[in-house]
Amino acid sequence: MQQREDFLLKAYELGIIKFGNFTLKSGIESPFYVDLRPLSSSPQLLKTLSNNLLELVENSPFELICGVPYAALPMGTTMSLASGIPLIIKRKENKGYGTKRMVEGVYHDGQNCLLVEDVITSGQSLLETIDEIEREGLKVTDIVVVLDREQGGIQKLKAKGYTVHTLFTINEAIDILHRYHRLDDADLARIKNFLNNPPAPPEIKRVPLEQKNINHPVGKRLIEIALKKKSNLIASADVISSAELIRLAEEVGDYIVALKLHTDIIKDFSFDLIDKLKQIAREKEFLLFEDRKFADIGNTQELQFKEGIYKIGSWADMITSHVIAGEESLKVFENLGVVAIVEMSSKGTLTDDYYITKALNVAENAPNVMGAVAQRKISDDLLLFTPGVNISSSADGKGQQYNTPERVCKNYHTDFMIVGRGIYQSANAAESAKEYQTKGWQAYLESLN
Ligand code: 6AU
Repeated sequence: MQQREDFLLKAYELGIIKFGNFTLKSGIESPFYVDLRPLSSSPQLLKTLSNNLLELVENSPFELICGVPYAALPMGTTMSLASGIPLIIKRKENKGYGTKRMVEGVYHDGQNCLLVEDVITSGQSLLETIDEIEREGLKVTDIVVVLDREQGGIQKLKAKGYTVHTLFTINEAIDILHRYHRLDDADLARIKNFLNNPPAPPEIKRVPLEQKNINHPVGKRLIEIALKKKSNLIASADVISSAELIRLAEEVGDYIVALKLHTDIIKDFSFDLIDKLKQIAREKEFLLFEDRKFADIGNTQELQFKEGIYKIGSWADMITSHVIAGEESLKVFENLGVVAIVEMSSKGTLTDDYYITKALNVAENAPNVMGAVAQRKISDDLLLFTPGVNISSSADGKGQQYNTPERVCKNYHTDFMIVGRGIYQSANAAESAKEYQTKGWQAYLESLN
């Protein structure tokens, strides 16, 4: 017992638990913060910890050890060195690495693998890790955890048949620190109160369109049109002739804020078509949105934007661009409204969480980027455009995945939904556009509450 307490006090000196006011990832305000990574900076403590963890599983049958990355990786390694039981390494990346193995090391089907985790909270991430290990043909029966935050994780794993061995619960750790005067009575009461009555995560409120922090004039104009027409609908006019495009623009123009084009699919493209579209756009009040999805170095993008057959820069109000070439490559679009593609709607897209985070970073820093295409909530400083919206279909057999207007408005806080085939392939495009406009605006209004 004394040994465990000694360990905890020394680990506390290293900074594994901090007291104060911390905003957790979930948005909850917590009076303490736990981070076991500093333990790697003390080889002696890491050894003591590993011995303690091995003692917990003395009677469990396991042939491999796997530390859940990253905090438990050095713990698993130290346990492997101390026990002579081989280590395997689970990759952290779980998307976009289809051909690479998810678990590295020498192992074979049916071997029992002990999982090592630093902190267990809801148990969700451990369950995902177990799933990945089991998919490699390995067996998981036991898990050792340094600290249980007592938020239901243990119960969740037990219910699935796993045995979880914990070194400390958060209540025990707090009691020890209080007993040894690292925590005063008032702080103890505050923390116990937090642990006994865990607050629900704050609901992220949607910012109404008129209050969004959008400085780009095209973004402002789009919001103005949306509020005036009571529409968050962009029609994607993926038709292949000028006649069809003009007819569609006339039919749906009253219900939309922008008409999205792929000019390179139009077989008889001409500037007469553009003049006609501009005229309809003026009359019916919508913007012209060229979905070019630029994805090259700045110089090439500039040529694609200004030159060639389409001379996009001379007529479009807004365009889409990937941000894969970095922030500087976007300058060439000058003051046009740029919508950054940060996440795609299709099944198996390579835009994983890591890419999306970096792409959003680029989008937020580039002054001419006014919004992003994505399937998730993003910063209120950008307008969110979500394609893959269809009321009557869930997929197209070519990778496209569909959501309903309600789902994107309520779950993602989408500002503008993009609808293609749901409108232009319907028997009556005008009626369908009207339906999407009504449903989309209704879902937007409801999502404000
Ligand atoms: O409603 P659909 O599936 O007929 O059409 C969706 C439209 C197409 C796609 O090129 C486009 O939205 N799109 C985009 C955009 C707008 O950039 C990104 C994406 O991830 N998925 C997607 O479908 O014109």
